[in-house]
This record gives sequence, C-alpha cells and structure tokens, in this order.
Amino acid sequence: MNARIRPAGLHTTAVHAGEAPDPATGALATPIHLSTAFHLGTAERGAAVFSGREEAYVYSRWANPTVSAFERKAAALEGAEAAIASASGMAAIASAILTSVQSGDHIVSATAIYPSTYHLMATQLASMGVRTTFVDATDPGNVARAIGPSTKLVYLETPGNPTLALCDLEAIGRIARSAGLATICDNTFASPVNQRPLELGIDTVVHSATKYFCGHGDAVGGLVLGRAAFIDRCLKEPLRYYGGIMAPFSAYLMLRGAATMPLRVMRQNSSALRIAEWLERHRAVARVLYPGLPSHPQHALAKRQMPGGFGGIVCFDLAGGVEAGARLMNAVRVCSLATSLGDARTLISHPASTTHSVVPPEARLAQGVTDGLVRLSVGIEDVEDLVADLDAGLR
Ligand code: LCS
Repeated sequence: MNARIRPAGLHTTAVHAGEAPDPATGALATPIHLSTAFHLGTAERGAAVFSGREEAYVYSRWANPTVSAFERKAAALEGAEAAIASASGMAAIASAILTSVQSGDHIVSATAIYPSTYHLMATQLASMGVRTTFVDATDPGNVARAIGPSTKLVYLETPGNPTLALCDLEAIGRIARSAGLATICDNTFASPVNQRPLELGIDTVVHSATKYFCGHGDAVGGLVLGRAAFIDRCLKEPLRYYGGIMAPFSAYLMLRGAATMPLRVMRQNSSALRIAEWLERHRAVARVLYPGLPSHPQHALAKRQMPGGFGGIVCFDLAGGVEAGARLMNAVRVCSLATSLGDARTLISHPASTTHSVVPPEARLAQGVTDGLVRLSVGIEDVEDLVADLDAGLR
C-alpha cells in the first residue's frame, strides 16, 4: 500500500496500493523501468547486496521496480503477505508447484482445472517423478481419501475452468492442514474481488493475471501470492532459475488494469447473473452453469465462499449440440469468438474444440465438458446489447 494511504476499501486499494509518486520526478503513474541492471554504487555496497546484507535492485530477472509495484498491489488486493509476478499464469502455477514438491512426492488435484495445468501435472511433473491423483474435488471426502504417505500438496481451482464446479476451500483447507499438506488454489475465475482463498485457510493463491488483473486482453502474466517465506523460495528457486519472470512493460499494463479490476468485476458479476437468468429461460438452451443461479448444485457454497459475487463466466449447453454451438459462434457480433477470459470485451468460446481438445475425451466428459458446451466471459458492454446479440445468435 502507498505509505500515505491507510487501511482502505477495495477500490482505494486497487487504485493506490503498491504505488507512490516517483521520488525522482513526482510522476504519479509508475514509470516503466526497462533497465536490465542497476548501479551498485561501490564495490563494498555490491558485496553487501550480493551477500544478502543489503537489499537493492541488481538485475531484472531477480527483481524490477515496476514489477515490484504490481506485486505489492496484487498482494494488497488478495490479502497476501507477499506476491511474485511471472511471465504467464502457467509460469506462476509451475513455480508454485515446483516450490511445494520434489521427485517422489504425490499431489492430490481437482480434476476440473485449466487443461494446461492438468497437462503439467499429468505429463511434465509425472516425468520428473511427481505423481498426481486427480479427484472430483466438489466432494472434500474425495480429497481426504486420495491422501497417501507421500502426498505433499493439494491443488485446487474454484470455480473450475470451464464447468464452474466449486471446491469447498474451508473444508479442504482443514483436511490438508490436519494432514500437514500444502494447499494451492487457482483464483483466476473468481478474482480477489469475489473470493479470497487465503482468508479461508488456503496457503497459496495463483492467478493467470492475463485475465481479470490485466482486464484488457493486452498482456500475459501470472501471480503467486501467499506467505513471505514461500514466495521468497518460489522466487529464489523455480522462478529465478527457470526464468519465467514478468516483463516491466507487462507489469505496467497490469498495474493500470488492476486499478479498475473491482469496478470491472462488479459490473461483470451483475451482467453475468442477468445473462445466466435469461439463458435459463431460453428454449435453445438445455442447461446453464453459473454459481449465482439457485439451480447450480453448489449455490449455497458459492454464497458462502464468494462474498463479492459469482464472477463473469457463464457456461451453457445448447440443446442442438455441437452444430448449434458452431452456428452461435458464427452468428454473434458483439461477443468475440476467442479463447481467454476476463477482458473488458465479451469473449465466447467452445471448449471441446479449443482449450479442452488436449484433454482425452473420456476425461473431458468426466469434467462435464460436453460437445455443445459454450463458455461466455462476460465483458463490460451494455448487458442489453449482449442479450440482444446472444438472442439473435440463438435464433
Ligand atoms: N488458470 C486458469 C484458470 C486459466 O483459465 C488459465 C488460462 C491459466 C491458469 C493459464 O494462464 P496463462 O498462462 O494463459 O496466463 N486460461 C485460458 C483459457 O481458458 N483460454 O485461454 C487461456
């Protein structure tokens, strides 16, 4: 938080946290520090910095002032002791997992997660000797039953991509803690505006900052947030050595985007709820998945766990299956047919033929990703324009 701003509300935090007028010029917008290296001053100070006796910026793969400002803002928004930013959401996820496990360890993970994360665990980590058991984590009992002697980590994503299945963070956090296990939760879909896993007993949060933090679809990035000691290890081991750091220009775009994240997400929450209710009454729609609808099987949990709102992602199954999906994708004019989510513009996608094509069909169907599933990432346009666009597309 800007030292001059005392404990503040969500919008004030989003605007001010992590940033302060530039001491050299008074610039209010945080400068983009493109410098690779930083002057060490004297040989003695250089030695003190390299031995860890003194803290200073040295080299931008280790730390960069623009990136640090974004990390401070993100930590304030998520209620974390510390944060590190990375080149992408996947770099954040890989770094957080690699900080938590080593060869011979076992992970219990929710099945309903972003497919590249599933792939990372099922193939990359498996080849390094880290085994993962995937469970339906909508029932905390399934997580408890999968824990074995070599389990070190429980990995969750809620709401899950794209079926919006929820994990009970408080219950699973309790199970993991009593077994001495670390927990990581991907909070990308909810954003800290709607859900704060650290307050519910989860150790570490990861984000694809590409989504709601950035908010404008023009920068890729990630975040790991949690206790200072974990974040320090994450930075000094996987992130520094594998090198997936955030670039200063991306950090500038993220800072600028994060300032309006609460405004955008609150509007997206209300538009998504309105669209979900409308879709539920539509004849062409067989099923709507949205945690804010009483028909969502975990609506009661959503109300408890997502106090800020139910998010901007709505999924629905078209009665006409895959052909109806293709017709809708080709007919929409305000919604853009594109992958990604969390942008100011509304994005529409067909997971079975895009993001989830890497998941084997049986596993994909087990995750609830049917052939006709459509994912809508609701933007900040006028909701009546979005409804009219979808209505025309569905007719
Ligand atoms: N976590 C979640 C929940 C995601 O949805 C994504 C990307 C990632 C992590 C990875 O973040 P990235 O490395 O791309 O910044 N989700 C995408 C999606 O649903 N369509 O395109 C990307």
